[in-house]
Amino acid sequence: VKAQKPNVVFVLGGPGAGKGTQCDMIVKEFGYVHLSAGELLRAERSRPGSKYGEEIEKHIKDGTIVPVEITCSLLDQEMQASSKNNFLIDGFPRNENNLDGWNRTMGDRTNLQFVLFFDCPEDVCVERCLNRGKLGSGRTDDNPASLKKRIETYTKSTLPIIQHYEGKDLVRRVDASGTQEEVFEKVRKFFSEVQS
Ligand code: UP5
Ligand code: MG
Repeated sequence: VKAQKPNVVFVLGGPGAGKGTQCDMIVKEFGYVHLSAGELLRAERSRPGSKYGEEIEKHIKDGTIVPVEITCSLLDQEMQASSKNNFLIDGFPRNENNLDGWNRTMGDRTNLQFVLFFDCPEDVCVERCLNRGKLGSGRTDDNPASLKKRIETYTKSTLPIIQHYEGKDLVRRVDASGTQEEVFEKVRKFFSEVQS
């Protein structure tokens, strides 16, 4: 049993906004553990013997959202297995089902520090993902058809979650359209504030 509740920062933003890229930089400078919900789901999908492989793949390709029980249990497992206390949860919670499920099962066991929001114009998001697809990301959702649905889901289901946290004054917004370094300058400021 850990002495303290683990600290959590939710990292949200559209597809290709740069969540993963910035999380890597935060890990290097601030020592958080990076848990990408999408990466965990892709790994579970590919795990031999997984009961959820097909279901997960269908959601990823369609740009829809996997039921929270699956995602939350993967996140919980990773947090339990870690000896660290500070976690970046990248790409979650994405809809009301995710938010409710997290609050129900993890809310009291964790300390939400803030929600880091990478605000990125849609055309920039689309271009980054398609470009990554062309460079051979191997992701089954970096194609125009999936991307259209990912954007729709983000607008319809995820933006309201960000608004929910705005109402609680927990959102730290960053313009994600600059270079990686420009974006990180602003990110650094928010993490420095909670560390001091
Ligand atoms: N890049 C990054 N920053 C740049 C910058 N400042 N300037 C120029 N280029 C920049 O970056 C994307 C690309 O842009 C890269 O090539 C990068 O080099 C470049 P990345 O850091 O990968 O962006 P990110 O926001 O992480 O994009 P990602 O595609 O991972 O976002 P998604 O939110 O779409 O993907 P995720 O993996 O989170 O989810 C995938 C799917 O899994 C979802 O659609 C959903 O079906 C499912 N899912 C759930 O069901 N539940 C969950 O909780 C999570 C996921
Ligand atoms: Mg990512």
